[in-house]
Amino acid sequence: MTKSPTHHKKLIAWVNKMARMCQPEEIVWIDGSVEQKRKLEEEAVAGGELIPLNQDLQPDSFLHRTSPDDVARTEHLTFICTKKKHDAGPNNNWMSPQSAYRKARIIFKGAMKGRVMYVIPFSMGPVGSPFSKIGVELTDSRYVVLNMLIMTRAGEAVLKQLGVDEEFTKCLHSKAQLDINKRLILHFPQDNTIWSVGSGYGGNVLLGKKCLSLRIASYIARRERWMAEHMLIMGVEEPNGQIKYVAAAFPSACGKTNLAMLIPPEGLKKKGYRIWTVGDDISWMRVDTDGALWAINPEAGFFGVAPGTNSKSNANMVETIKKNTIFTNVLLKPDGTVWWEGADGEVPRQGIDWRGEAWEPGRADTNGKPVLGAHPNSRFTVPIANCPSASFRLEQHHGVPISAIVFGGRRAHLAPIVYESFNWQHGVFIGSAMASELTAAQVGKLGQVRRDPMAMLPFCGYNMAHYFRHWLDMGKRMAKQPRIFHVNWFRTDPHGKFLWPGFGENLRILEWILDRCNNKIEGAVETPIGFLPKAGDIDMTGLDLPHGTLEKLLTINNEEWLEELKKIKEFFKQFKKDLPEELWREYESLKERLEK
Ligand code: GTP
Ligand code: SPV
Ligand code: MN
Repeated sequence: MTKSPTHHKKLIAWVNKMARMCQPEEIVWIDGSVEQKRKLEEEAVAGGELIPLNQDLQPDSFLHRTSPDDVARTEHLTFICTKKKHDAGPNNNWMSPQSAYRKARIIFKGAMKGRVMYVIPFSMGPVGSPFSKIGVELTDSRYVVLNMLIMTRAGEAVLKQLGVDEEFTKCLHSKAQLDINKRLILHFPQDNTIWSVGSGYGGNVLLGKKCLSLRIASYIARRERWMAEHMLIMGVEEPNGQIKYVAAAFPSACGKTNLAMLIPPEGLKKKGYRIWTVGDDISWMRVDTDGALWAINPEAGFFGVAPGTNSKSNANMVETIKKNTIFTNVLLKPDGTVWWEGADGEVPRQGIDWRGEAWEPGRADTNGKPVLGAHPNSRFTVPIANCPSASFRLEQHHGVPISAIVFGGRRAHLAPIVYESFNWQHGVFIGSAMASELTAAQVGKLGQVRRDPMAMLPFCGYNMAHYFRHWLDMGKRMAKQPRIFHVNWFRTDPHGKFLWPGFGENLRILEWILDRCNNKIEGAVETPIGFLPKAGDIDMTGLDLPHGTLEKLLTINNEEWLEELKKIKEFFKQFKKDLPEELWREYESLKERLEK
């Protein structure tokens, strides 16, 4: 076997063992150097994995196309492999570790023949921070290596941090034949191990992201008493110069990236508001010695949704992706730049679509459905450092203190634009009862409402009932609990049009949220579901909404909520006696308040 740049015996033994199974031609250790990155890019271009973009207009940027049946996370092929099924809970696909390893071994056997196996030592969180966790990913995909170099801190510094015997998550990936029938995303929390095979799509293969930082991390976090959440983290600089930090959990493709780097509307900018982006997808949080909840973003990059990104919806992101970006499944224009539905500028007259086929606007498939230039879940990978609103606390080992936790979903009806929980326990109930319409980020039926507690349904690495218990326990450990809120930017009118303009305007709602945290607003409206703003307490300077819109956004319909409660009950019932009885109590009192 090739010489390894470490004396970590367990690491070397594991790499060799996996190599014996996958039979790569060569093993290459990723050192994090610019030279090595350049070499990999050149090889990826030569091998057709990456298409270089116009280096004058989009410097240091590339396009990658996945196979057409490999464009989103495949939740039905994702498993939590604990010894006991009960530990995975009713919401995860489960396999016993023994049979999972056996099944996957057959696919991994010889899967890297004729390919290079890359060894990527990576740190989630700043290298050396007490928050951080180390993983090592083995992969036969250069695309994965180049993405991991953006999304994580990877290379020599991490190996050094590992020393000769530090713990790490063993992450094995092979694209194998990219065959959906031989695709498995397996998590072994009890072995601190992830095996992913048969895919080349982001969330399935960038194993530091959903697999390690959410599924495995949530499992570890419960044991070590911290929290791993599907949350953005943003700093809101208030007119007095203080920065308050908010963590918000929305399901996939429901606006975390947009909110995390929003640009204040003119009136609020004048008041002195400014936004600082800490993270757009994952938050690791722990109670510090001051009794407050502190958070870091374990990632170093964004893996953001492309369609709909433009200077109006997200000017900071438009700036961020001007260079050093890997685009996946977007449209390639004749001038060597990229485009997607909802991008700035005119619709190109021609191009090559995400499938690699000639494209022009107005094309329809055999069923008359418009052919999109970019896949609805097309994405870009880019360093956070490129973002104009990047927080100066990003590299700080202690993270940032969280004042408010915000839950949210995509609900055309029911949920008002914002409400506040009565207390922590009630807030945990609100999170546990969350639901949202399905988006293109997962393979499944678009628009269908599904329950997605804390936006963690596809990402919780253990029994969700135990996860709820963990949330309740964590609240008790905090001397200063963040307040918990729920928002919904997606309520529609009878014609299906969004009532709320969203994006930058969402700061108006965040202002109310923070004013509540700062005890600046007395006398919110007490309703059965929680505290709502008085319409006059939302600063609407410079925003002309049709008369009565804000009132509509703040309406609660008791009948609709009682219907919703039936679905919450069904959802809760599947946890049987595991569901914390506090949540049933919250359910009962909400029912009582609604029936009154
Ligand atoms: P993941 O990366 O999948 O975890 O998702 P995310 O939550 O970061 O999703 P993102 O911010 O990329 O969401 C993108 C989708 O949300 C696009 O369709 C946007 O147009 C839409 N979106 C974001 N913010 C708003 C908003 O305030 N109002 C409305 N109506 N749509 C929004
Ligand atoms: C999500 O789907 O929530 C994402 C994208 O953030 S992926 O990394 O593919 O899971
Ligand atoms: Mn996500």
